[in-house]
Amino acid sequence: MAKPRKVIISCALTGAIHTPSMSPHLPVTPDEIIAEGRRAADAGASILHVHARDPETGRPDQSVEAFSRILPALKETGAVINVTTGGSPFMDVSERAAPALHYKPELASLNMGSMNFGLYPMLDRFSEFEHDWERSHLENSKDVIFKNTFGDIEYILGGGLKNGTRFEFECYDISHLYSLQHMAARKGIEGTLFVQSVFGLLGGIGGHPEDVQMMRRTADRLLGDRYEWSVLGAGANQLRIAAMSAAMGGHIRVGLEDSLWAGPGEKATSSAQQVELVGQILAGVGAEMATPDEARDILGLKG
Ligand code: KMH
Ligand code: ZN
Repeated sequence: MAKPRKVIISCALTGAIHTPSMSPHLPVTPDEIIAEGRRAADAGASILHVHARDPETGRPDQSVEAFSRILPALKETGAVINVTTGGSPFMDVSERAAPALHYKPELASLNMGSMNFGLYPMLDRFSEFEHDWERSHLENSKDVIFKNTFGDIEYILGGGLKNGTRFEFECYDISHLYSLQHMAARKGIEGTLFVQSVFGLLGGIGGHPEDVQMMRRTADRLLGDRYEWSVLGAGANQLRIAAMSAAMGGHIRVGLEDSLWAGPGEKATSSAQQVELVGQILAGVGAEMATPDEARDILGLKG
């Protein structure tokens, strides 16, 4: 009998998009983020994608100190630690890269192009906020550019590669795949490229099945057999796009960073719940979640 396909489940625990008033389940303090990470790893996530927040206000905090309160405990789960270099679109690149360059994790995110980053439509759904920063965070997204110039990409890539860190290349559009192909050749990046395709974020590609197929086909054409493909559907797109990837031979990212939902109108009580829902999808297509060591093997991480 053929062995089940191993699917890498990444779990993004808190991020910098959603704000605390949107869900009581969004982890904010170091203890909450650590507890969420443990639950997600127990549920089968092999990669934990990590951001930090100010415990008082829930505001994204990209300081090395904030990560120092979280990373050692998350490492003990045995999962692959993936430190964000995206931080928040409101931060500059040196601030965003600091924790990953300091901690030299196995994996760090790397955003492959500059773009609009529209969070303000969430104001249509959420209107009551406990903290002053939350409303302006959403409103100001109208005029922010998530800046990831080629210079920014080279800066993060250069520092990370020296440390043995490999990257989750976040591609929000087809053009980002072309930038990745260019950078991989220009910088002589060897080994497997881990492509995280992001669907459904306003400013990036949509979440239609044709978008997903186009992303996959273009990645196949540009990167051939030297990449592993993962998908992330923003908001209500999350599980639908996870199901497409399960059927199409890809890997999957979930977590409250990307979506607060467990189903239509139903808030997820944890990132682990979303990991479990993906487990059900995988069972339906005869696939299994990869363990952290299997993920390391598939992606060629330093361990
Ligand atoms: N929040 C995701 C859509 C990063 O941390 O580098 C993108 C992200 C960015 O995860
Ligand atoms: Zn992130």
